[in-house]
Amino acid sequence: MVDAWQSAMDHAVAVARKAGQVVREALSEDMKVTTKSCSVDLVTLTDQKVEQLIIQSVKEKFSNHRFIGEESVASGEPCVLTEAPTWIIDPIDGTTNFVHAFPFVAVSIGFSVNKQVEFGVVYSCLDDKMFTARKGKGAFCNGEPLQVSDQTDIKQAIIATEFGSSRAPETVDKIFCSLRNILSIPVHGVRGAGTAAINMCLVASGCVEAYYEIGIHVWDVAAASVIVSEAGGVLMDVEGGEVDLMSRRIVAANSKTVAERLVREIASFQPIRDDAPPLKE
Ligand code: LIP
Repeated sequence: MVDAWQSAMDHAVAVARKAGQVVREALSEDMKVTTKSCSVDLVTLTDQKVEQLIIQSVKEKFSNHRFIGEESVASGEPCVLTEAPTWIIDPIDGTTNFVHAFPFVAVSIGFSVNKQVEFGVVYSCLDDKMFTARKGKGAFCNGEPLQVSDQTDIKQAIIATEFGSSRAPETVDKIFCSLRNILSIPVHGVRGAGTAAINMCLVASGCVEAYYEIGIHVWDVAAASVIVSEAGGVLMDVEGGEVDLMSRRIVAANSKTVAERLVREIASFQPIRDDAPPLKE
């Protein structure tokens, strides 16, 4: 099976590059922006077009593989992770950035087998950075090895996070409570690129010590999760303990020390899981 997964990974890199080209071209065209779960959860025709491009090209080569894609799930496909080889796709991570031409946008393709992410490809397509990792084989950016920061003192750290796309007052309160706690440690700074996948690649690259967010989806983080681990980082739930990619909560850090210190400051809550059964009308 080793070679089979390698050829899947090579395909993921090739199709991510092609998808990135479509995203770049679309930036200069007229965008049709609509909304999904709420008025700040944006989607464009390019998100849908790129997801179809990726799925079609994978189907031609790997006809028995399964898919979890952001836009397919939005249109009613189930979001269920089985033991089967599964491509977990976010065609544009950072759709809000894309709509505003804020320059951090990624195509994110994770691949899981037996519910474990086997490889991840995150193509930061506006600056042409191809982040890749395969389980047990290291993490790379444009072929150069990645290594997390060795800073374990959180007071010397930069922490990345996002405001997400929920504007429910109780969620916003929790977000600001966490931010206040973390800034008061104090840390060197708090940053956010506007895409979970790129934030996690920044952890893998050693530029920021940790990233956390509640409200992300499996397609935002699956690919980057293996990139962080293979760069020497750790993944954790926001309350400590093992991360569950369907739980919509994640801490990705350079070390257990930073991750454990960070979770003490996060005001946690549980959004509806990605694999929750659909609500009855
Ligand atoms: C977005 C993330 C962003 C996060 C949002 C959303 P999208 O993904 O990457 O960092 O804050 O909640 O999930 O919708 O652009 O693919």
